[in-house]
Amino acid sequence: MPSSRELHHEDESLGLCTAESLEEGFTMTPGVEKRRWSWKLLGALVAAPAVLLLGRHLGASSKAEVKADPLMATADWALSRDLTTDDNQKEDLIREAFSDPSFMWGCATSAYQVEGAWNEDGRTPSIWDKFTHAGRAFKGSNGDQACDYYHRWQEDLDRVAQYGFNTYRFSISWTRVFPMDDQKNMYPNEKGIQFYKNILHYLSKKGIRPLVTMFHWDLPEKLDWLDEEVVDYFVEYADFLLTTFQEVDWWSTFNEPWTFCTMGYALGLHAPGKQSKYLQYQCGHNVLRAHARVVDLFRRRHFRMGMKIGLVLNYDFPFPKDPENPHDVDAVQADAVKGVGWFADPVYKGDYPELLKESLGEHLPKFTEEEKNLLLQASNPIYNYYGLNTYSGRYVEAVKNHSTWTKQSFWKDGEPIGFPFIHAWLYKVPQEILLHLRWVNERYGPPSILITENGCSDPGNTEYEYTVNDWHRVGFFRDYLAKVAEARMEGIPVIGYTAWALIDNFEWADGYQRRFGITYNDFGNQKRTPKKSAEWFQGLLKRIQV
Ligand code: PNW
Repeated sequence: MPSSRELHHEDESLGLCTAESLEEGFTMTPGVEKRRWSWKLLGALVAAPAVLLLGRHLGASSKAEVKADPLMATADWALSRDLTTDDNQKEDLIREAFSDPSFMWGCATSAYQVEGAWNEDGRTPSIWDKFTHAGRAFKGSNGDQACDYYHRWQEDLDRVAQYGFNTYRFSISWTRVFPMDDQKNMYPNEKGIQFYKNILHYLSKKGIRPLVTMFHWDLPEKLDWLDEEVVDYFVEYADFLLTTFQEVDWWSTFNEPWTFCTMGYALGLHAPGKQSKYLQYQCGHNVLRAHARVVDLFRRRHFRMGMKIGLVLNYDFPFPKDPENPHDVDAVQADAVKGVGWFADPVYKGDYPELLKESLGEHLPKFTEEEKNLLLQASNPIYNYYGLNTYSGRYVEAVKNHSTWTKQSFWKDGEPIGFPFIHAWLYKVPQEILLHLRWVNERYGPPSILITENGCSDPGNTEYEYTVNDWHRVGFFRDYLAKVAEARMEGIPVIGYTAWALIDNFEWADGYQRRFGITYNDFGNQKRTPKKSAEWFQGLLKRIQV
């Protein structure tokens, strides 16, 4: 069995990015311990402007099936078990930087990934029900039951409190609260509304602040992000949420538009499963229009002092493959503009970045002047915050010394960029979160930054004992948080951190085989067990006196 060290391979060929090549690269792994790589994909993932934004998902699979190196994983766990001086210093730094009691410490879930009860109490289907029922996720898995959180939410929220968090991030299932009939009319669903009312009431009793996402990918089955009408539907839904759940102060409109547009419309690996070269930009365009209109509505009709609304964007910050090569150094900037700027430039600067316009030409839709003004309003510091999701790091290099054509990879000189997890796009690279925060802060100067997702899966062995004793995850959180602490000390306005995830859940196309939780879930009997990482948070938050 080759070790993960032997996985390194560079394909220098500059293939064209076709739907076929992209799909091949992202076919999900058919076994818990198997790691597949697509070096062909690396070749394909070059410069072509159309390919821009594959970032964190690169190398997700390949024809060659290789197992993750269990020795490497065990060694890391053993190392992390005893606190080293270095770890102690990091924890001191974290305590010092986060002593502010208003800091938002939380963990997160999303509706489709945990709730189950897909057709109970009046919920109508979403595109993820359709996608999974068509057998498109790993081994035909789906979110029909997921963590059965619809019936077990109270014990899960007890755990959020027990762990010591003061914030809980979750999303509302659109079709549970505002289902759609055959004529595409939406109507309030009392039972669905009550479910979230109960959650909000319980959180308030426990002194936990809700951070509510309007859209975490579960679009009503009859809608499509490519059709302009979706914008009106989303605005109507958002208006309904803001009216119905006035107890919520902190909102976000969309979770990771990069991911649901790219995975759903370019790669076809997430719902609705379309493959294309450019449709992701049409999706992104409608998402941005919807975001701008909802924030406008929020400002005019729903805003009270203290309320916030933001957009949650994901990116994994890259490092120049050859730091001595100025083209590779420039390529980092180009990559970030293409990855983050696709969504953040319109909101903070009023339009798409020039680089994107130049490279995509007619394939990038255009905003009207009115839309540009509305977009700019969305970043009004009175209510705006920047929601930042981040997981991994990677290398980027300029193709043929052309700094705006970027090629991405995870290995250099036979070494991975960081400790590898079972997801082939996920490596432990704590420095990236600091560089990422600096970049966002410098380019956009948001009034505040909320880290809305950060976390890791497992290194390979997914047996109970290894996943519950998740010292690798403890090390991940400690190291990333120490970097966030540095950012805070530099004056970057990070005001909160919500770990992904409260509980192992339905990991989209990867089904249930990959676990991100700080709470273990046995999907057979729905029994939850806190992992070491949950205990670690509990200890840390006690010491910080959250
Ligand atoms: C994020 N992929 O998404 C989401 O916001 C979460 O729902 C998710 O569980 C978490 O990161 C961990 O993956 C992604 O397959 C989910 O490439 C899957 C992919 C990318 C992002």
